[in-house]
Amino acid sequence: MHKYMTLFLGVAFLAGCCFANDSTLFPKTSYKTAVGTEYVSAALIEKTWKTDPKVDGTWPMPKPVDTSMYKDATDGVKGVITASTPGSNSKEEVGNLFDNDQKTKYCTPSATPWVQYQFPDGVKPSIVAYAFRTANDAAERDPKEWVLQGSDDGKEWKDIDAQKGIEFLSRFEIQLFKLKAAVSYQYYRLVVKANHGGEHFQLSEIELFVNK
Ligand SMILES: [Ca+2]
Ligand SMILES: [Ca+2]
Repeated sequence: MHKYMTLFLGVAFLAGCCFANDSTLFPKTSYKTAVGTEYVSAALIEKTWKTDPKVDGTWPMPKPVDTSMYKDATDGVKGVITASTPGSNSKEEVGNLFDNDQKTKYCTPSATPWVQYQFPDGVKPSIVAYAFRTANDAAERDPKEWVLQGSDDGKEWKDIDAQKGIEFLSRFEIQLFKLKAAVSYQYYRLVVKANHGGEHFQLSEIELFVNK
């Protein structure tokens, strides 16, 4: 009896190790993303995770980022969205950055554009963090260096945050940037200072977060 109990515990221990290892490498549960809850099949993750993107053009799955403590201030708001350069075509315009759809992107023939979100008059959300989601292809178009600015009139700008040397490892990957202190402006502008070497710049989503 004692022998069987030891065997049982040993098997349970090994199973526990395997499960812990699996869930680290290939998360099987659903997870919250900035655009909703995603369900990812373990088989798909395993296949793509083990594939070198530089060899055959497929990419590892994005790592989960928990943004559930935030609410995107641009959701459900009719802001005015503008950019320094138009989209590469009519299907890739700047409004795609704020439509909560990772399959649509702003792709523009400039390595260093700016993007502006103007909240309606009287709306000045208290932003505590922001997030970018990369698009479907072409990592050389991802943002690498930028400044996020805020303004009360769209003319005088103050730097809110600056980032350098940022790398995105996956397509459709979200990266979250937390501000040192909350800021409150009607206008927010992302000024891209460098991408990863492409002639175009692109992202699929930008989110400006307030605390829930
Ligand atoms: Ca959004
Ligand atoms: Ca989009």
